[in-house]
Parts: sequence; structure tokens; C-alpha cells
Amino acid sequence: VQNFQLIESTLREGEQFANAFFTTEKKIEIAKALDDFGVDYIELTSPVASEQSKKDCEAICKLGLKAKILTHIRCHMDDARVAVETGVDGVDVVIGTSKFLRQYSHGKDMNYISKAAIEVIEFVKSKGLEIRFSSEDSFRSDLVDLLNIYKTVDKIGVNRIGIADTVGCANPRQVYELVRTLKSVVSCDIECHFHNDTGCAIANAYTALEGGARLIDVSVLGIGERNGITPLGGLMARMIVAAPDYVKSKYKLHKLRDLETLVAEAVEVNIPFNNPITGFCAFTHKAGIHAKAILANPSTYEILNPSDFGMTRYIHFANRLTGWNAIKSRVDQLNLHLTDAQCKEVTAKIKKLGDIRPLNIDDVDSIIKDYHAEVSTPVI
Ligand code: HCA
Ligand code: CU
Repeated sequence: VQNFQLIESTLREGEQFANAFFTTEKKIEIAKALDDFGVDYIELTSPVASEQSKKDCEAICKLGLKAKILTHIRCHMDDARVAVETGVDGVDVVIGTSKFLRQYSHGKDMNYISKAAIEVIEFVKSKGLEIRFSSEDSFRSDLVDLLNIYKTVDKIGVNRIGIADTVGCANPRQVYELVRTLKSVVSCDIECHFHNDTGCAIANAYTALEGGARLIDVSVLGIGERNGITPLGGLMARMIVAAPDYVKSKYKLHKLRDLETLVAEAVEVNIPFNNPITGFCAFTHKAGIHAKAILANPSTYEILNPSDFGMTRYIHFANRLTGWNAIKSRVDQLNLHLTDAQCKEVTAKIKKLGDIRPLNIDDVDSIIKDYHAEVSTPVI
């Protein structure tokens, strides 16, 4: 899983998200932010999608970003001819290989697919550009068909082959097996694209890397067709555990929140409460038992260190599950002095009120302050 690379597709797959409409300025702002974050590739909507899509693609190519710029096209010469003139560094080509797509989408057989693929690949390569060939709906395609087409394109020479779980049906074990099998028949890098319909998009990306894939398609917050694909932030959470030095040195993780906010605002959604890393409660600890251990050593209940992402942890003490260690820490923050026994006593008062109604910080602070005044008033 070391050395993986990111194909960032917020400006391609992400544009297929129900709410997405990016102006040219917004696309440029997002592309710059992705580049600054450190993604390896930025994938853009096909220039044949619309006149403005083509102009936007050309404009982003002219920005001179560190990330390589890709566009994403159907496996057809009409698309390829336009794509190579936009100024991109590479072209991602895709064609459906499952019986569903062959029957209900383009209506072509594997023989046609292989001929079209060879023609497009040779053409893109002749222009000196990177080329990736991918099969749409790979997990519902015939394995023999898949291996044949990948062997063919690998032989003529591509930078990467891609597999796509277009409908989000794959599970981690199937992903691992397919990647291992492909790895044994091709010599180029393997890229993977996972939709999240059944909630496996991050896990599938991880097992793909374990199986020997090198590149993962992501988008900010996972936005894409339907409920989207592997989210950039969620994959970072998974990968910082697996490859901490690599992830920390390569990506500007403290920019993640701003990047997510930028995209969330652009597509008019909130960052989900349970989002990895940036969800509002991602580093909030509540139960007394948890709070005590967190105060002693955060690793007891944290696999991610919030400071790696420019975030801070929070101990939620204004509730009936709180414990005296959390309250003692609040007493310290308020610059008051109570003995451990006194902290335990005031904690009991807080829990009592917490049994009656939800508490806020002010409730707790005033209970602490009243108690403090009471115990420190000299007896006359
Ligand atoms: C789509 C295409 C795609 C392509 C993935 C890829 C998919 O259905 O819109 O290029 O690898 O999910 O199959 O996003
Ligand atoms: Cu997709």
C-alpha cells in the first residue's frame, strides 16, 4: 500500500453529482486547491460533454499545476481527437464491458471494443500523452473478456489499466481477487474506481492497494454519480494508519478541511456529521471512561491524531455520562482549584442535572463556579 497515487476526480466524477454546477472560476479554484493538497492527477470532464467543458479543460491545463491533468473520454476516436488538443497530460479512456452496458448502452461486442481500444490508444500515444484504458462495470463483466482486453491493451502499451465498480456492487474480497488476477497478467499500473452504493468504497480502495493496485480515483467528500465514490478525506484517514510517513510527507493534510469546505459550499451540501476527520464530532470524546483515558493518553481511544490534520480533540463534559476526570480538567481550564474529592462531589451534581435535561457548557461552568464559591467561603 506504500507509494499509492491519487487520481482526483472532483472535476469529472464530482461533476456528475446531482448538485454540482461548477463555474470556470470555481473549477480553477478547486483545481488549485487540489494541486496544493498534493494529488498526483486531476481528472476533468470530457471536452466533448459541452462547449464550456472544453474551454474549462483548456483553461485548467494552462494553469501550470504540479499535478498532471487528465481528461476522461469514451473509447471513441471522435472523443480522442478533441481530447488530445486540449493541452492535457493524459487521457483516461473508458468503455463498458458488462452485459448490461454492452446491451443497453453502446451495443458493441468485445471484438469491437478491442479494435476501438487499440485505435484510440495508438492515437493518444502518438501525441505523446499518457493513456489509461478502463472497463466500466468491471465487476459484472465476464472475467475472460476482461483479462483478454487488458492483456491486449497492456501489450500495445498503456500507462495504466483501470477497473471500475460502476454500480458499487463489489466487496473487498472480490476486489482483492480481481486485482491480484490482473496483476498476474499485465505489467502496467492498475487504477481502481469504486462507487459507494453499498458503503464499501473506502474499504475496496484499501484492499485494491493491498492487492497491488497503484492508483485510486477519489473525489472531495466522495461526490459523484448517485451517492458517489471513494472520498479523498476518508481514504486519507484509512491510509495514514497504513502508511503514516508516506501520507504525511506527501499530502498537506491540514488543508483537507478547507478543501472539503470549498467543495461542500460549491455544491451546497454540509460536511456530514460522521465524516472521517472533518465531521464535527470526529475527535469528540464523551463517556467518562473515554475522557479519563484520553486525558491520560489520547491514543487509548484515537487511531487518528487530530493534529495531523490541523484539527483538535474535544472532551464533551456537559452530559450525564461525564466523569470526574473530565470535570477536573474543566476545573483546571477555568483556573479554579478543587481537590479530587471535591471534583467528584461537583461531578455528582452535574450528573444529577444531566439526568433531568441536556446540559450546555454554561450549565456545567456555573455549577462548578457555585460549588467552588461554596467550598472556598471561609466558615465564620
Ligand atoms: C461512469 C463512468 C465511470 C468511469 C470510471 C473510470 C464509472 O459510469 O460515469 O473511468 O474508471 O464509474 O464507471 O465513472
Ligand atoms: Cu464512476
